[in-house]
Amino acid sequence: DQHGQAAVPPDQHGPAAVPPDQHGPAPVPIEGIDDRSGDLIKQEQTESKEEKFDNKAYKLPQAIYALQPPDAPGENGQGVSTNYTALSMEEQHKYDRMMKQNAFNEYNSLKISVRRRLPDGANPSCPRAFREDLQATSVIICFHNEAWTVLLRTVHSVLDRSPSHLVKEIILVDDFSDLDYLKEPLEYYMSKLEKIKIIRTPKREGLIRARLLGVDHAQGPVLVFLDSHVECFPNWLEPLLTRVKEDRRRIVAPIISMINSHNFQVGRGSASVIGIFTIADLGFKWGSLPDRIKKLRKSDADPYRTPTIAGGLFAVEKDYFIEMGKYDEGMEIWGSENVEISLRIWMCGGSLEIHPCSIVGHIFRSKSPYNWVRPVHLILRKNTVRLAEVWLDDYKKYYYERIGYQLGDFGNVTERKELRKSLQCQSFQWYIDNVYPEIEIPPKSLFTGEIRQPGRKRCLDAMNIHANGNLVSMAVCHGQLGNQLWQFTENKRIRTPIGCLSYSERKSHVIFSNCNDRGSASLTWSMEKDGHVVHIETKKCLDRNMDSTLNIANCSTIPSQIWEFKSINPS
Ligand code: LR7
Ligand code: MN
Repeated sequence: DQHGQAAVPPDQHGPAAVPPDQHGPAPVPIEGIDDRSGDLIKQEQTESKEEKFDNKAYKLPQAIYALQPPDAPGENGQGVSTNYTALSMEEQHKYDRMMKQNAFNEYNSLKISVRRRLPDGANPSCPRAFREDLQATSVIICFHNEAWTVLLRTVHSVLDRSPSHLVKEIILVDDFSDLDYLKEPLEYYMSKLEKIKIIRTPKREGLIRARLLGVDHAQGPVLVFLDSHVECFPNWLEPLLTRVKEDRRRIVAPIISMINSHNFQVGRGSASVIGIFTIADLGFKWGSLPDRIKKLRKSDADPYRTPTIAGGLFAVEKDYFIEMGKYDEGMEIWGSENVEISLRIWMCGGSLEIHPCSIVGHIFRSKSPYNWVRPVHLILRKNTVRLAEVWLDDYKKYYYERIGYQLGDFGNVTERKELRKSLQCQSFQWYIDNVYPEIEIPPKSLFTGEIRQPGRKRCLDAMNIHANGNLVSMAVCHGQLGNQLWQFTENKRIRTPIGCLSYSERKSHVIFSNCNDRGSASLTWSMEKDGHVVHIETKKCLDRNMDSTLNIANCSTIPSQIWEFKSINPS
């Protein structure tokens, strides 16, 4: 969608506050709590760090480093809260600034140790002992202006909850952040931990090329990618590595549970979702586990295949990742690389799976906080068109119709097409038949273009229509399509990429609705040769109001009911 945010997964197991003994073995008893010594970072180090960097110059937020008792704020994945009205003006200001900068509540994160523990959240039937010959990993974490405590918690969760011999290194790739504390203070902090490398992009690259820079520096035989705001559960790593060890052509993702972006409560995630995507917008979505996949599972501990991966968190053998063409370096900032690697791996002989015994929490947020350098929609479109051009074959037309064939400048995809040839990949039709038969093919478009009123130079316009239920109105035709691009589909909907025209009796206006209201009669229309647009349920005609909003009325030949359908030619 327009915000460039991944869909939030259904989190069926609820918060992690469930007593651990109901979900498998109790966590390892915590030793040495009273003196709060911590076993990784000694308390003295902690203090010198604060002395050195907790100063105005770096505006470095305070962080709690030590291991905490089980009832400390946020422990065991519990949420924390802040009574905003009780804060001083200055603190309220800080709270607001932190919220705005991250689109999650960094202020609450400050109350939680960066080494908080998470319970063993995996299913009781999951193994807790693993084969000896697993390969070591280079964990690659890219970030752009990540919050201090959140980034630290990500790193500590990897170090604290992975067997040391399986972590060759953690590569932090700074994608041209401009926050001072991510410079010298981060280097100082990380120099006290083992195995951390920090590399920095010379300009803003976006997460796709930033990851590839990380790969260039990686020395371990297996790569594990993580976002910079995650927390790994106990035993998260070994199940992933086990599957990669068994077959190097597998990409394996964990269950991704939700860390609440306001209170930092960590959910357990759901082992009944797969990654999918929709043909019309080529965006990643979560879907429910189809019966054909359920049937193949003998135990809740069995991994299962997924048509796509969310993209942020997965393990892959390094040489395999490189052989298969890494990522498309022409993609910018964010988006589509996850669907691209998913199609590529499946179509070119590999497989993708989700391992229910590996859980990683991720902060899901409702908008993207950072600067995208160029307008977001142009970047998302460029990445998506590159994906469509290389991997979708004839199916790309559905997406192109949706965007009115306005492909924009998507650069050169010759190399990626050659890659597809040299890897001797299957067709997209093969992918549908063999990997994702549940895919929904959108209804055909019977008309794509502007809907105008003759002589009035005014077009049906979807501007300002973001939410379900908003009134639709008309605006001066601008010829740029965009918000004035409409499709009339085989199933009789008049739609834009984000919604459908419908009639609301309650509002007695034509409104914009969710197109998924299957079978809802108020969404269906017909476009007549004489210029009428008939609302099928009521047999009334689309009519322009004096104020440019729209209505339906008994059909007549008055000009406000006569429309012109100006179709675009796909080029
Ligand atoms: O320009 C940028 N440079 C970066 O280094 C933009 C982002 N980043 C970093 C950022 O700091 C973060 O660590 O890239 C990572 C992903 O960006 P987010 O967290 O803002 O986006 P997201 O969580 O919505 O991203 C999901 O989709 C992306 C599509 O490009 C990537 O595949 C992300 O890795 C992916 N995240 C996950 O799969 C985690 C689970 C979320 C879901 C679904
Ligand atoms: Mn993320």
